[in-house]
Amino acid sequence: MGLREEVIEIARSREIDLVGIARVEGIELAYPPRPAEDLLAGAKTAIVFAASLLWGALNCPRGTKGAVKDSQVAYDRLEHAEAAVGRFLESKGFACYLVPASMPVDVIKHKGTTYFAAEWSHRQAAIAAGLGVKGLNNLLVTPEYGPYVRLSSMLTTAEIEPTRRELPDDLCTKCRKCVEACPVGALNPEPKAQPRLNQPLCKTRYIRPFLHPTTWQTLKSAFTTEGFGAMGIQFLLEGYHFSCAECQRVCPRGDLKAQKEGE
Ligand code: B12
Ligand code: SF4
Ligand code: SF4
Repeated sequence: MGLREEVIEIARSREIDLVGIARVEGIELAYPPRPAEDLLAGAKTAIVFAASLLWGALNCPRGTKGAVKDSQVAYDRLEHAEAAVGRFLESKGFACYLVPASMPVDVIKHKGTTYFAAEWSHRQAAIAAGLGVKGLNNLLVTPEYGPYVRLSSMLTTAEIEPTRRELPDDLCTKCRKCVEACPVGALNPEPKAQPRLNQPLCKTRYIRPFLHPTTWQTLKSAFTTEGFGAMGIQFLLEGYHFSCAECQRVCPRGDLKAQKEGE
């Protein structure tokens, strides 16, 4: 069995649904640009993993705890798979660097606005590896699960044959359901807009009830939200927080029937 097949088999045995491989030089960089070489000297290949989410978790009423739990479990699946593949490749003499699936990220100031900025974009790595396309919702849309996936990617000095596949032209049909569903109008309906997402607007729906646009609003929320302290303790202990995902949930490509057709 070749290196590529062994990597795919290890990942699949750890509940990873899709595995893609791309040469690092073909991957569009995040902002501010951080080449793979800055993260791992001699990096040649990015290995990308996708863990599908339960339809029921995304479609349960918002604020229900299972929605958060399924995403946390998806991150665990991704990070365990990366660690296993990393140990395997290092046992063969190739260095590996695991990019966190989610936090921690840098916080940068750009034209007076504060942004979260990861050192590496999993979605751009996934696109380069042929796992899917960037939808109007700014997320990776795959033939198998639509945007109902969490992603991660790792870098390695090993040269592994890239994965390629034909993707249907209409993976994102531009139906605009995601744009219309966004409660704060954070998605630019213009397909070529860059960046597609108004991050400060989207952040107002993230880590609620803890993250508000201003310190004053956060303090006010602390005094007016029933159970704020108890939720804060759960947040610190469990990572529990309510996060919007409407642009992901409403996409018709994530429908169970559409997922079956993508098989
Ligand atoms: C920080 C973060 C957020 C922040 C900021 C999002 C953002 N895109 O800026 C907030 C909290 C708002 C957020 C929201 C969401 N997120 Co988020 N997020 C991340 C994280 C950890 C880093 C993203 C990042 O750094 N963005 C900044 C850069 C890196 O953005 P980029 O879009 O990847 O790269 C482009 C930009 O940099 C852009 N660009 C060009 N010039 C400029 C200039 C400026 C100033 C900026 C800001 C950008 C920019 O060009 C790059 C190439 O296209 C990633 C994991 C990761 N490491 O990739 C998950 C990730 C993108 N999020 C994810 C998800 C699911 C969500 C949410 C649905 C919330 C949720 N329930 O989890 C929403 C969806 C919002 C949306 N429609 O895009 C998934 C996406 C899965 C998928 N199917 O694609 C990821 C990959 C996490 C994961 N491991 O699965 N997220
Ligand atoms: S909801 Fe429609 S426009 Fe948005 S990503 Fe899905 S297919 Fe594309
Ligand atoms: S996660 Fe919610 S607030 Fe952010 S872009 Fe998607 S729909 Fe809008």
